[in-house]
Amino acid sequence: MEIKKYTFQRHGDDRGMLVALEEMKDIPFDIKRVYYMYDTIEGVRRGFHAHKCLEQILIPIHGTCKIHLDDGFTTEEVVLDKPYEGLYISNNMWREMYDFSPDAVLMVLASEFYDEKDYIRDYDEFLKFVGAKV
Ligand code: T46
Repeated sequence: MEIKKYTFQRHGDDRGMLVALEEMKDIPFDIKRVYYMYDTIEGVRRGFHAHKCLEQILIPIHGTCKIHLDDGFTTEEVVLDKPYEGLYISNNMWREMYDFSPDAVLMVLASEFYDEKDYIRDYDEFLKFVGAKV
């Protein structure tokens, strides 16, 4: 599985750092939605689903967390710990987010508006959807 991490341009000066993100330039899709999670309870694992169409970029704008990715054939664990790096997650990818530091703020840029019909929440159904199981 190819892990796609984007390193964003940092504008630093003697006041601190600034990162700017523009759709179709720094982000490889039109950004229709932004959401973020914070105050994640210690030990919690979130996600447990894939998307049929949605593409996303996950950016740990504060703190750290880990992402488990599963394309139905292989799995990877990705550490997110830099506010200037984003992890691209394509459609057809099972994801779980875990090991959030107490101060973690995970921001997500999404290519589509929220649509519950785009979610695959059953792992067996996901394996069938990607052709990993008949
Ligand atoms: C994903 C991972 C990385 C909304 O009303 N609008 C939204 O845009 C989102 C994302 C969620 N919600 C509601 C739906 C649920 O009642 O917020 C609640 C929590 O959402 P969910 O349980 O889907 O959260 P996660 O952390 O399991 O998954 C989220 C995204 O839903 C998902 O697309 O890829 O983060």
